[in-house]
Amino acid sequence: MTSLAPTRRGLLAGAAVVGASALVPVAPWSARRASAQPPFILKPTPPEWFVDHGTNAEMSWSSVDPRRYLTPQARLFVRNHTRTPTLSPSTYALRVHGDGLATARTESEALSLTLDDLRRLPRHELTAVHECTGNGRRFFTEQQGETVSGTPWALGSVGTVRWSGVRLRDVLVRLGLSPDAVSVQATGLDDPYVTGGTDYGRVRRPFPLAKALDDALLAWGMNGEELLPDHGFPLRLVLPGWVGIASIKWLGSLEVSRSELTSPWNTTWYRMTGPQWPADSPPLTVNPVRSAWELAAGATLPSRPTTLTGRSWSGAGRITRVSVSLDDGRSWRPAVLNRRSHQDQGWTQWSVRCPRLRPGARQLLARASDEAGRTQPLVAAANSQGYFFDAVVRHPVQVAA
Ligand SMILES: Nc1nc2c(c(=O)[nH]1)N[C@H]1C(S)=C(S)[C@@H](COP(=O)(O)O)O[C@H]1N2
Ligand SMILES: [Mo]
Repeated sequence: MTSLAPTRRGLLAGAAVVGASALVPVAPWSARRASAQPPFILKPTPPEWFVDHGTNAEMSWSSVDPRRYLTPQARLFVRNHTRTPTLSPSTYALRVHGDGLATARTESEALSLTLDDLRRLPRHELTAVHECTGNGRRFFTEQQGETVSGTPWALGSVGTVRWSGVRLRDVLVRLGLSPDAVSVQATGLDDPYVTGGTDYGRVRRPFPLAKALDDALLAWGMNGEELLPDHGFPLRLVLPGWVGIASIKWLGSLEVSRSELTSPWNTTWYRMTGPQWPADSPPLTVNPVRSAWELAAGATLPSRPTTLTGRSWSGAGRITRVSVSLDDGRSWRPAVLNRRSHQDQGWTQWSVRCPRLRPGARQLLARASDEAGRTQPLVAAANSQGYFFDAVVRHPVQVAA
């Protein structure tokens, strides 16, 4: 489409080639002693709202306000492979290169798009669940007695937020694609990830061009605010419904390719591995179905009748049904879905009227189904890295005397 070709000034003025210097993160720490390490996470993560997991912070479900549909950015979980970088929006540029562009460009010939370039495109907003692949990981151990590696999240590495930015499709179409393009690799500007003595390079993950042309976003805003540094300021990728790792923060470059791209984030991690899985199990993409109660683990409930609330979500579509058990799984009843609150690809809030309960310890269970026909199982598929814990979680509570 010639009318969309990169002939105008600004975005997609094809001649712009970024120099590496424009991409060097600003180091606000330089004034500090050289030995002082900056924090992993910059926003406040008070213990009333968050569980500390080192470079990661988990949202506490007990802090979720049942009246509020969207997760405030200040309350959203943070998952960092290293630490949050501080980038300057004025020098920021997104580099786009690869042989999948209509005019192939090597990395050093990358097109350079500034935030102003991107803001000239049609603005797009989308509400979607945002969730880490390992959400619920600790229940592999707690409920299934399995040993897994990775951050032992309970169910709080999830939120529902309203993203704002531009469609990746609009960017790529204007840049011009090769008819043979198949794959896009997104790379972050955070520090290279070093673990077990190996430097794996910058956090990056490829995804099919089809997803890029479907609903992928380049987002600069969340819930009407500018992104916080911890969540990818000034620009991140968002692949709605997909595993969190697909939504690369601090997006530095996109490589568009005619061949399938790979990275350790789709070959070593974020795949199912372990004795039960083939060596060529595919990279994980669409998130499963999960549910959580808006309660602390071990919360005390009154014995008088009360209303309990929670939320269910799926990467594959709307929640169609939620069943709950208030008696350790012996009997089940439907929860009341609050369908009016539902937005786009966000979660579904639900409630259940809880009758007078006998004092003592018990477990609450919630089990959801989605419009793709998936229902939460009672046992999640074992895998050594603890991904996709989608089984019904047994939530312990204490009913007061
Ligand atoms: N550049 C970069 N992007 C990243 C990550 C990261 O460490 N570096 N973590 C990924 C993972 S595993 C998840 S779950 C989400 C977390 O996004 P959030 O911290 O904004 O909640 O970001 C993804 N994008
Ligand atoms: Mo993640």
